Amino acid sequence: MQTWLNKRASLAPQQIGLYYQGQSYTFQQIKQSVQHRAQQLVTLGVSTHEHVGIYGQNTFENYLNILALLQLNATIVFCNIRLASTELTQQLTDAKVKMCLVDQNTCPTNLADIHNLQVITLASLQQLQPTAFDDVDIQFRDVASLMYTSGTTGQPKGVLQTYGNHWASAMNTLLNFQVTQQDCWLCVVPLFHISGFSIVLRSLIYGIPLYLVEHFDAQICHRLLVDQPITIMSVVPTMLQELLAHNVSHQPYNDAFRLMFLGGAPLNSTLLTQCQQQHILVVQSYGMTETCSNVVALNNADAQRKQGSCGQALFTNQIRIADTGEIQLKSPALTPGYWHQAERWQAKLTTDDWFQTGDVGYLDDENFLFIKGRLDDMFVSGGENIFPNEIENVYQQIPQIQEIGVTSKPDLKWGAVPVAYLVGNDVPTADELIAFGRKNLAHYKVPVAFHQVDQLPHNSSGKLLRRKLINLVF
Ligand code: S0N
Ligand code: MG
Ligand code: MG
Repeated sequence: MQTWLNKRASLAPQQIGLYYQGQSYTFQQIKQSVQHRAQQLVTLGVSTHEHVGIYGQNTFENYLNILALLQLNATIVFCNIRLASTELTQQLTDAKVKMCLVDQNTCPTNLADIHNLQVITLASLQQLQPTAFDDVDIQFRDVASLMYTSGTTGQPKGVLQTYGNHWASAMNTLLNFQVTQQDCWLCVVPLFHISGFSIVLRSLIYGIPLYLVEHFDAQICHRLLVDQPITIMSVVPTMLQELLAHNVSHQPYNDAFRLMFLGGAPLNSTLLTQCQQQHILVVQSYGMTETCSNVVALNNADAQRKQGSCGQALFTNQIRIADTGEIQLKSPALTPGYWHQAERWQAKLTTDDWFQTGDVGYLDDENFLFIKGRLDDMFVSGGENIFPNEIENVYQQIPQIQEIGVTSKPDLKWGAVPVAYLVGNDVPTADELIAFGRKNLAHYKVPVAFHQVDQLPHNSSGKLLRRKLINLVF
């Protein structure tokens, strides 16, 4: 098939495909700019199926870079810009990325240290002469994107996302929300997460405008929701909470606004009640990087009746609950696996090929899914997944720390934040520990408190019992 941008630009050249900083762009205009950028990438030597890094906020230039890579059927390797350089090094090395496109004129500090990585700044990219190329064909089995997730081992896993996965996800979302040409989707969730990138692809597939916003600011987003023709916004709970807190006078959003599409973490009842008071329809969903965005979601009609649930499996998806309570699923949106880590992917599947999510939940008598928690110790902070062992591994490098255990503590703004419990002599001060963490970890992973204790709780086979940490007295 043609690239999705080429197809959309030929079907609806005059339709608006993007709003950004007060400007609108038709699909034809987008195609022209993207084509030029893709030709510059050809001059750089970018070829089909090559893994190329993308680093940036939700800027126009980053959007162009993303679409230009898709135009060449190169594979986008998304960088979470909050990660520290050691974390990014691990991922980019694993992905065999040699070149990373950034949306700014200088090299970001967390990329600067990465050995053998060619960082292509915007200024250098813009100076390149274009080299013409023949339009490429894409196949559903081609890998469009690679997004990294962590896990209980701490070693990052690159999730392969094919065009077929993205297509299945977009079709299911279309059916569930009954998206029409009147819709306009606000994207302020990061493009480097599937929450954001999926909106770019939906815009091409559905032929609707993407309303792109550089980064989240409650005041700015509130104004846009009031003044602009936005109908759907993807949010995580932290964003929704800030938006509501900002709207003290309960000012209604524009008439066409129809729903807040919430994912990343479950919604608490206080927030749900606030939404109801402000007449904002919030639709909960359940999805992950491995499933190319939501696989289970409420629909408009059930959103009120099934409060607390994240909905039913979307049209082509199946979910079941294992004896352990774990949610397992099958879906054409499910990744074919982790990049060059076949055994680790196999370990995620049951013998009858269901994906084991690690999440625990139950289905009610109408097959609506309710999430209860996790099998492992992973938790979510402001929409970012945190694996405690990853934090522990970093701090274990400090010789004075004999043992460290990290767990989560509830937080009003982020939902949860990490806290550490450690055993050792002459350990660095809390300020030093924080500074060490900020150098080696994304800031959201740095524990907000370090408690020194005599010992950590273990089970009879010596395994750290992280959930008991919070009960420790010090
Ligand atoms: C909530 C956000 C916007 C907060 O970021 P903000 O306010 O821009 O922070 P900064 O100004 O950059 O930094 C201020 C300080 O705050 C710290 N900080 C930032 N983020 C976090 C965080 N998450 N947790 C804790 N602290 C944080 C910074 O470190 C800084 O501190 P200092 O100065 O000390 O460094 C931002 O976090 C955000 O964008 N969150 C959302 C991310 C997201 O989209 N997650 C979803 C990922 N999951 C998926 O994609 C799968 C599910 C899915 O697909 C989906 C999810 C949601 C909606 C729809 C879908 C879908 O199915 O399509
Ligand atoms: Mg490809
Ligand atoms: Mg901010």
